[in-house]
Amino acid sequence: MKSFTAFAFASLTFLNTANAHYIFEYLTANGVKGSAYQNVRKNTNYNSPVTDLASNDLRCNVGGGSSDGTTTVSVAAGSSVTFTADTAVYHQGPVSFYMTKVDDATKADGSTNWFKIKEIGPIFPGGTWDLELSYSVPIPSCVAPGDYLLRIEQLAIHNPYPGGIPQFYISCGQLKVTGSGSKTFSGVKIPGHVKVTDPGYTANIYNNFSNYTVPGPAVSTC
Ligand SMILES: *[C@@H]1O[C@H](CO)[C@@H](O)[C@H](O)[C@H]1NC(C)=O
Ligand SMILES: *[C@@H]1O[C@H](CO)[C@@H](O)[C@H](O)[C@H]1NC(C)=O
Ligand SMILES: [Cu+2]
Repeated sequence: MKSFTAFAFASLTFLNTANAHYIFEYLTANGVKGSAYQNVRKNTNYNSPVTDLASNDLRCNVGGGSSDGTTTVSVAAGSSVTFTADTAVYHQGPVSFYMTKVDDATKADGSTNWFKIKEIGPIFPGGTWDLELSYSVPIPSCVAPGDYLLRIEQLAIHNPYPGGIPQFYISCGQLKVTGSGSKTFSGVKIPGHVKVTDPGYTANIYNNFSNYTVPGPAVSTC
């Protein structure tokens, strides 16, 4: 009985861990934190990651290809925006932020080009990852005003490829950027921004881990 209890407890613990994956549900803009999915598109895959490098779900997660009631928040270029998850990120890996300029953020499907505006890699020596509940990014001050999708991507590489498959935890916020900027960046398509041969995708963080390149294009700066 005792061993059964221990087994049942271990199973429950495992299930709880498996069920506790993080979802970026909240967006803070202009210092105001919206409610869950108010300005972030709702995913329909509970808290499962996306793992298919060729899937359109890499854009805004499963279910995030359309707005489904999510509203667009106005934010000044140059100001900081924060994504907050329901539970803190705990799988090691980099965080990247991308934007894509769209006609109407409530209608955009993410098929337009995305440019990277920030990436957070590990700190060496040691290869320590910045695992947080919230991640912030400044909207570049030079970008042209208008509607954008803002995308956060946390790539979990705790189970190294090819034994494990890296996992993408993604959300998209809907922004209307204001300001007097005029810059547009060319960007890249998603999917296609990360390749199975990228060192930042195939990296083994447990074996001689002494340098790391975050996958995707270089960060676009003003
Ligand atoms: C460890 O990594 C360094 C830098 O990438 C490399 O020069 C060295 O050969 C590696 N050592 C082993 C044992 O793989
Ligand atoms: C680390 O640096 C080496 C030598 O430049 C490179 O071959 C390797 O891909 C890098 N590893 C990562 C994970 O970026
Ligand atoms: Cu997991």
